[in-house]
Amino acid sequence: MIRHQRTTPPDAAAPARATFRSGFVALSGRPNVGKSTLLNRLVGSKVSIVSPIAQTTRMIVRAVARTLDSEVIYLDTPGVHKPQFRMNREMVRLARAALAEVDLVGLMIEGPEGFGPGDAYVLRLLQEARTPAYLIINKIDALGRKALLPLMAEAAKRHAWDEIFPVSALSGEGCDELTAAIRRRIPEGGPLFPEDFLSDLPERLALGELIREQVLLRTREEIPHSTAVMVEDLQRNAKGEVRVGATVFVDRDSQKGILIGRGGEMLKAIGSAARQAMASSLGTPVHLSLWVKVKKNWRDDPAVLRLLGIVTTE
Ligand SMILES: Nc1nc2c(ncn2[C@@H]2O[C@H](COP(=O)(O)OP(=O)(O)OP(=O)(O)O)[C@@H](O)[C@H]2O)c(=O)[nH]1
Ligand SMILES: [Mg+2]
Repeated sequence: MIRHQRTTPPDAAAPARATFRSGFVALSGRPNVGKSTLLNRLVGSKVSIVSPIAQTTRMIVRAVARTLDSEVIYLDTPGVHKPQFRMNREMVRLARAALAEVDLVGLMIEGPEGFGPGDAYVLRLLQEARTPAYLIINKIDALGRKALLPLMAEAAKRHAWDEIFPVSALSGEGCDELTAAIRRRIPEGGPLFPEDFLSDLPERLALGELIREQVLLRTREEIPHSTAVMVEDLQRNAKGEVRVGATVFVDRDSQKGILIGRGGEMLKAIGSAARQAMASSLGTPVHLSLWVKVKKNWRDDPAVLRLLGIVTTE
């Protein structure tokens, strides 16, 4: 579990507050539209990994954004796609279930791509779930101004959105307006989590994700999708330094060779970048040992998927 570092003292001297509101908001949509990027921005901390590879996020991650009078629990969800393996079926199942579990859905599309056939399917799922929804048109930094109005008009025809927000999760443009509207829309109610609680992602999974992020950023074709990371060893010494031992699983022998690279260069680069990311996330020096193992068909193996935190049922 990841916790917020407390930066401000509890403000006993604050003026009388408006009604406190708290609620759950799912960030949903096709792969790669920027759900995880937006989640990290809205909670002000890097909780979910981000990459240009579709299907980066494999499980639901809940993370909290607080103000004096609100607590919003955002759910990052896997992108909805046509599932090929057991892992992907589970990812889509989780994404679908999240639509019905929350007070509000933030359905995301990416502005430059507009609506595609995949969005029509997500919209059907949303309509089945009957949850109120904001449409979030992301990546407006990469969208010509002239293209926005026709896209908003098209969006209004497709669904009875509560509101539509053009944003850039990357630059932050439009995000304040979005969060203010989200806080207005969630129900009245007290805080649900302790003040220093940031995310429900267990520490081992979070560290494994930082390793997987480096694999995604450095490999191509089928390798990103064929890779899983398991943190098998996690220890702290008396000085607070952390020792991490992890295995990167791939599907085939040829992929193992590519991940290790000539003279071990690729694995060294992945390990070094991941170690730095872990050190900055934990705020302490990290020693990382990485192994690569072939585990054929792991994406269809329920035992592996359970260990990875992807399969949560059965
Ligand atoms: N230009 C631009 N790129 C963005 C923006 N938001 C996200 N991206 C990029 O889009 C890519 C995908 O971002 P993610 O946040 O991983 O997307 P996702 O929807 O979580 O993807 P999945 O987890 O695969 O479903 C990354 O390369 C991001 O840097 C944005 O506002 N503008
Ligand atoms: Mg994601």
